[in-house]
Amino acid sequence: MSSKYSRRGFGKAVAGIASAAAAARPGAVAGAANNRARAEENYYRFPSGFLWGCATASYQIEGAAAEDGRKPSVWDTYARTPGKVHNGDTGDVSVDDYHRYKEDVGLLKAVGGKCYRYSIAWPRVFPEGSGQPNAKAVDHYDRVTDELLAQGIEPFVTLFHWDLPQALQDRVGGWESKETVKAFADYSAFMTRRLSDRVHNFFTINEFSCFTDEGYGSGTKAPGLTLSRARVNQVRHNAVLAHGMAVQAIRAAARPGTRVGLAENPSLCVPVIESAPHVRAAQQAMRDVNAQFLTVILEGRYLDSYLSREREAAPKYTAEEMKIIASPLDFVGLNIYTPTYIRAASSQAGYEVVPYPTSYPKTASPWLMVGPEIAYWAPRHLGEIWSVKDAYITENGCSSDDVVATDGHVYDTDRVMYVRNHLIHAHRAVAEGWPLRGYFWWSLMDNFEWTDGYSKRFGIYYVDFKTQKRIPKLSASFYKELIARNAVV
Ligand code: PNW
Repeated sequence: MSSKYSRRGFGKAVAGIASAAAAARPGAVAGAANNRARAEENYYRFPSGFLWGCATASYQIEGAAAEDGRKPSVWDTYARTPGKVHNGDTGDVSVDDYHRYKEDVGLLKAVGGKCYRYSIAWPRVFPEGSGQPNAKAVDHYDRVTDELLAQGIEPFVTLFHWDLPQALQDRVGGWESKETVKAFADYSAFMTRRLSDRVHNFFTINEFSCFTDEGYGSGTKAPGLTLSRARVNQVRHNAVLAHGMAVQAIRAAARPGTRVGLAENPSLCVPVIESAPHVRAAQQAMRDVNAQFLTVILEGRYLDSYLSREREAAPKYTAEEMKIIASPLDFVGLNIYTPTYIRAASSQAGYEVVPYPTSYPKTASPWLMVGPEIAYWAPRHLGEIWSVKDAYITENGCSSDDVVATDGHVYDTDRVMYVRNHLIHAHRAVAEGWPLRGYFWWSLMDNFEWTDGYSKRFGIYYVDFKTQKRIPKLSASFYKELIARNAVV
């Protein structure tokens, strides 16, 4: 960063003004300058060892859709279905990370990143979903992992980030079937057996609602089905069961000491006002609105409120399955983007969701409302409600209408503002002792943003999708400074 208004320079300028004033009012202003110097020293500094990194996902960055034996995932099929994805975009080429992974690991290294969260494409490793593994795919992920280690970056692997092998959808109905649950556990065991000599942290599943509710209910994500409520609830149940089965399979297959968690995007309940009744309401809401995923995983039972809401559409399950779903975790990862404001209410539930006014600030993605307090409440809820000891923010970031300016730079001040404010709240969580150990910025570079295709950019590196050139945005410089100082800047 070569800005002439670096913090240090700016501080000096301020000190100059302060000393001139101190000549007039000696004691008071000199004291203020000292306080300021002390404050600058401790300004939102994170504990040493706090992990800073970036996150990506296989289908969003790899391209090489038909290479080295990969067969389609449900997302290939969905993206090729006319009208489903913006502009008819697909992940066929994407940002070509399959071939450029060394360069891309270098991008993270260039900002001083300490860890990288990337996902494995299940349809590369098991093109038919199960059966014979594909050696070429496994070799690829070996190479990516080795490259990270060679560049001094800690690998964090997600096993499922929505790219279900199409073969499983066709053969058994995908997540409607226990066959898929079993296939996921087998794939997880295989992959972690292979990588756990070098990878010590695995996430089973990324964001349950996005491939269950949206994939099988609203049809707005792959495989694009619109099933009945009862069938969607069974899909949800199969998904949390698959997570639990994978946890157990990983513990049996991977090296001792391998850590397992998940990366979930619960509704993040924020009290409208930080007073005792609203805080209590937000805690109740946090458990209740996330009953079908995070709550059942952390508590081992479906809340009565969920079961009675769903009535005859409620999922069918056994006590044995509940034990598997609640298999103990080493950490919980949360993807945090947008708040759900909660207020206390005299209703039976004890809380109400407060609707957004139309003027509420958003980013370039209309669903992404800006509420930085989530970075405080996410770790606090995990610690306070569920006694979670270790947590990560596994995704946070925003879309911006990035343009390359005539001077060649990308001035994404909105993205910097978004993350800076979230990290101030994350710092509060850490300072109060809530369990937050690291932060993964979504995303390292612009990529295939699901149904928005390439029209929404989340990267700290801009990608020219025609030439594949990567350009660091202002946010990359911001992150570099922040990581170097281990403090909000
Ligand atoms: C996450 N919401 O998706 C995914 O894990 C990423 O793959 C994705 O690119 C990123 O966030 C940005 O969209 C989400 O509606 C999609 O709250 C929707 C929501 C949250 C996360």
